[in-house]
Amino acid sequence: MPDPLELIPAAFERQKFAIARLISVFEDPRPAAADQRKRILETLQSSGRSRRGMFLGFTGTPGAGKSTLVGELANRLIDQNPDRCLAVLAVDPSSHVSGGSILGDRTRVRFSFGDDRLYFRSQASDQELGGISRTTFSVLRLLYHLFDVIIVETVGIGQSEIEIQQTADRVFLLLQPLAGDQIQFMKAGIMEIPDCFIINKSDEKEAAERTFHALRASLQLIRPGENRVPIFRTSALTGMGLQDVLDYLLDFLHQRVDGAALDASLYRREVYYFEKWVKDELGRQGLHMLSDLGGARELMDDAGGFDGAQKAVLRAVQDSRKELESRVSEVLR
Ligand SMILES: Nc1nc2c(ncn2[C@@H]2O[C@H](COP(=O)(O)OP(=O)(O)OP(=O)(O)O)[C@@H](O)[C@H]2O)c(=O)[nH]1
Ligand SMILES: [Mg+2]
Repeated sequence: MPDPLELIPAAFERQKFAIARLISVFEDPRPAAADQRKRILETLQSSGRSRRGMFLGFTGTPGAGKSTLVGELANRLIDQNPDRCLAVLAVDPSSHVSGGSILGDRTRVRFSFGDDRLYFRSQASDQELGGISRTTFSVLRLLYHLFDVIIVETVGIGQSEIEIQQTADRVFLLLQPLAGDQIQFMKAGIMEIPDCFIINKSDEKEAAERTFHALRASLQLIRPGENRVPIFRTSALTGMGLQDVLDYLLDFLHQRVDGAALDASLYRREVYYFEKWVKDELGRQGLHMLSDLGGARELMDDAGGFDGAQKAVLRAVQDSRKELESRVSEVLR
């Protein structure tokens, strides 16, 4: 196995095997991988080639047309600018994924064949974490440097919306046309999260129209004073309304000029996810430990970032487990 650092030039050239191999380092739970990630990220950051991609979250009800729409938008985004490159990370419910390969007949994002400016990857979600995988954010930290736009597709089941809000620069919630009263059943908590709503399948004109008005009305109740939350009406099949979404995205993309601010915003997310990781791995005891050490940010700063801090915690856990084992066997002797 080559040193992953050697794969970086090929990853910048968008060679798929190199990107896939690097991603596997970012999905690897073993302590040694934390060290590799640290070195990879340091190399990417100092390369002067980081693309500082924006993260877009697309979530929504199963079958609303997320993959179809994401595929259409992705193709348009790269058609619009020959230098642009884009990755899609689709988080699939675990039942659909076996040993990393996709089973079943779920519609996949379809890209123009052979265009290396588009990269697709799927991940199995952790059931207990909602729609997102334990390593989604970890992989995004890598893709940030390699692509201009990174789209995360998740199945909306409540928790995933909350996670995606912590992760993405913009969150889109996809709905399909509903009967007017169904919309009232959407949980208010979920309605608070998205930056934009998309009523896809608006080729079903009447139902889409009703849904639009019902959504507008409930947003006025749930998010008063925010009466301009964008609601797009699209059809991923006919192309209707896609240009409006594209214009919105391009506008947002063009506002992103300050590299230092983008890096700082990624760092804030790293702090959030580091704390979450400690909680997942070590529970409440872990959180107590973090606060005794001055908090996640403090520990990360001392350890040279997210991966250094992860490595320090994993080492400490290994050591204390060994100590615990020997104490217990002493007691039993
Ligand atoms: N009529 C109509 N059908 C659509 C539209 N967009 C997608 N579909 C169809 O809806 C079905 C589901 O589309 P997907 O793109 O797989 O939906 P999804 O939200 O990614 O589904 P999951 O990932 O399984 O939750 C497919 O048969 C699509 O062809 C649309 O705008 N109009
Ligand atoms: Mg899908």
